[in-house]
Amino acid sequence: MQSASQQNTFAADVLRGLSASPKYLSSKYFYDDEGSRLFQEIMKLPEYYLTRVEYEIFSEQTAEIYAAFKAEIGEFDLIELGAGDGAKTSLLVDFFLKRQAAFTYVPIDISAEALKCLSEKFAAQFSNLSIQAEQGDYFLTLQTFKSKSERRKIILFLGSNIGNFGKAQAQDFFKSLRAVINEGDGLFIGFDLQKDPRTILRAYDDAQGVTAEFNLNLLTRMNRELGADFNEKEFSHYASYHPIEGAARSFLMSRKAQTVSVEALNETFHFAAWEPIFMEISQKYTLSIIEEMAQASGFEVTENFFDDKKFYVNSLWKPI
Ligand code: AVI
Repeated sequence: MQSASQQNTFAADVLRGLSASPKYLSSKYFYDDEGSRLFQEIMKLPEYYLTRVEYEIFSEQTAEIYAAFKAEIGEFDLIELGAGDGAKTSLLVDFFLKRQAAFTYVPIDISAEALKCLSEKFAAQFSNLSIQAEQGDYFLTLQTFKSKSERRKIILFLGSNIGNFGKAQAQDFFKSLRAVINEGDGLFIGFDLQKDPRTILRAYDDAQGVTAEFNLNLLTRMNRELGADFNEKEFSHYASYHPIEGAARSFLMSRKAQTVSVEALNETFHFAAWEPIFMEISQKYTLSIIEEMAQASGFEVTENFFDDKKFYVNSLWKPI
């Protein structure tokens, strides 16, 4: 259940996006209950390699990651931004506890429901884990970092979530993060790497159409929450990958000329035949872009962890 102010922000963002040219909607709104369920389905799809390769890195290089975090030097907070179901993190937590590392796990997520499930799961699985879940937008919770605790912080930002920012916004995000952390802290980020464009495109255009449903679900959400009258059948999902920009993008295309009204906004929006709504960017990186981005935001790459196929990297940064 959303608060009235969250609902107003959603409505205001929809107004801005559908009044713009070209039209857009923010992919951060994909994750209502049904959207979160569909994303869980996506992570199991044969075409969606991202989750599997990051899991491979965490399961096969746990000891190396532990060493790189310098987890033995004293108490620290293991902060996870956008924690979701914590599947990969549980591999680290398990290993760290076995090594008797002194840490508190701080999962931060916008979804209260996801946090509740995660906290219950981790409490049952790891009886001696200290856990302090925080609900909120991680952009906003960054502001509380300085006053959080004196302990060292290792911040996890996994799952290629950074890809949904686009490059310029990612850069701004790292700069704001740099402003609230201290020497000795670390940032561990999951980046999806540029590869055969066909492999990338398939990941966002799966044969079963789950990614299409995931995008179309935002129209259903607007119908339910904002009193819109989108007919989902009159829109179709279109995915593209631009190899020079390294950007996968998703669009919903209006299959015909149509007008949609949104009661909560007291507005109607006209769509020309085959007019796109830009839905999501999933930026893919190269190692040199990662290095440049780290430097430009006041960090240095200390170590990179790759999967076997070098599809993906978990990059550890320290502030300079
Ligand atoms: C959450 N995020 C990293 C996913 C991605 O790969 O950009 C969201 C997604 N969109 C379509 N499929 C998965």
